[in-house]
Amino acid sequence: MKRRTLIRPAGLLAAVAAAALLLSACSAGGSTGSAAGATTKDNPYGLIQAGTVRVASLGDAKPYTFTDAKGDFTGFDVELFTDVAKRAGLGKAVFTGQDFSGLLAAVANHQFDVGVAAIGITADRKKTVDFSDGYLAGYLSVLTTKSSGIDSAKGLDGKRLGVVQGTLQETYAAQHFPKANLVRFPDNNSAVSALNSGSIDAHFLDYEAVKSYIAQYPNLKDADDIPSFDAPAGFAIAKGNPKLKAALNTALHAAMEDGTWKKLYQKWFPGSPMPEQYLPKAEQTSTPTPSK
Ligand code: SNW
Repeated sequence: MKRRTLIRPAGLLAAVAAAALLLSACSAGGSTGSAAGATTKDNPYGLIQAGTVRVASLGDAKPYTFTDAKGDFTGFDVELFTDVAKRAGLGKAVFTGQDFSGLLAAVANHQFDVGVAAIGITADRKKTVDFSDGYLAGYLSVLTTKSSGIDSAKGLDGKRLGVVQGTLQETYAAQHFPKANLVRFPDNNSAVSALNSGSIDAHFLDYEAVKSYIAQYPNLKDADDIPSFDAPAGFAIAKGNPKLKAALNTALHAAMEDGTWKKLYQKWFPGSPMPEQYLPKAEQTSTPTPSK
């Protein structure tokens, strides 16, 4: 006898009703039993949705994090975090572009599980979020036009200097370039448009992003690089989730130790000096090698 699956009207109705209930529960801010950020047996890292890690990022911080021609997120930070999330068993990383100024608050409020955008770890930001260990330490750089006459940060006095709101560059410029006129932008692309159209004289952003804009616009140059080694970039997570933090750190250090970090660094930052602290231990010359 041939088996047939019969769907009786009553069964169908019950299934539709159950699906509707589930949907309404989901749309009520994910309050399906466990609050976002709470760890349970099925969701040990307290993700908004187990099996997916929602990442707040930026669409225009090339080569750290940006969207390619197809609209997909890519870059050093994106590829490193995707690798780390996989190793940590967090599931699929789904990236969303945000304005930098709202990024940490969105992570703190559990709108996202993680913030990944070359976010420097500082004591001030630690009041809002927790961070993984650092994974990148570089420079804050001054991007200007070849014709601006600006050859160093000293030349910024009396000039209009762009900064993206909420960045370390904004804080640093306010403290160290008091005679520059700061012009605040929501993102790098709008600041660089303003630079190219002559409405600002320079833009202050991360070193590798400066290199990337110079490759795109040959009329631009890097006038100065200020070390920001005391604020290495880390992955930002909401406070009070030590399991997620530990899982990220274990996976991050594994990605450093097996050479994945180095491979991504060479891919995305070609020609940049190779920092030693994130390389496999055997390749760190500053670590004294035990004598035989
Ligand atoms: O502090 C540096 C770090 O040393 C490395 O060079 C990567 O960038 C930084 O984390 C600084 N980044 C800025 C910040 O954290 C801007 C971030 C952005 O534009 N995406 O505010």
